[in-house]
Amino acid sequence: MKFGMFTATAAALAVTASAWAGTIHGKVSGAKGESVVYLQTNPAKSFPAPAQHAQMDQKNLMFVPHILVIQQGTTVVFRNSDAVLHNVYWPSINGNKKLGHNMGTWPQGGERSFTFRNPGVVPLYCYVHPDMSGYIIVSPTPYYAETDQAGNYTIKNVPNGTYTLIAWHEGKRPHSQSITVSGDATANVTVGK
Ligand SMILES: [Cu+2]
Repeated sequence: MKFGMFTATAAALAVTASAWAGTIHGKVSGAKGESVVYLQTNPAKSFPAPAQHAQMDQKNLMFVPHILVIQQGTTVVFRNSDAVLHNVYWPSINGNKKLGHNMGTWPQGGERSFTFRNPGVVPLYCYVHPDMSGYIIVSPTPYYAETDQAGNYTIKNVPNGTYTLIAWHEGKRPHSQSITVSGDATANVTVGK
């Protein structure tokens, strides 16, 4: 009898947990390789900034990783692991040139940090090596994902509600659409040329 009641309670809790949030699955088409998918709240709601820092390395004359996705408010530690001077700058954030910034130029082993308080796409460059490029994608919410090479993604534990879903891929026009989450949802999207 007691065992039976316990089972019923556990089942009720499971239903409650799935009723307020869901998982978004989908696929990004129109581009080869990794894309980034993230959600925006409307109106914008602020989320606590993650305490953990992220790292963007400069190694073998490349930004590593090539694409870094962070939540808004995260501090990124830029590191130079090469035996040459590197610079880090971005001309804009999400196309806004007023948010452009030059971190400066420094030698091997050095680190400089920046806290990204504005959401969107941050294209990274190095004045010393014009061929170097990388990206930081700053998601305004904790709800983001990087796709696998085939474009598949999963965003878990998204509270029910209506969001703007943005899909970004290097060199492509980003896709954005409204999505309503009420339990699990599917969103297959295509990024443009
Ligand atoms: Cu460089």
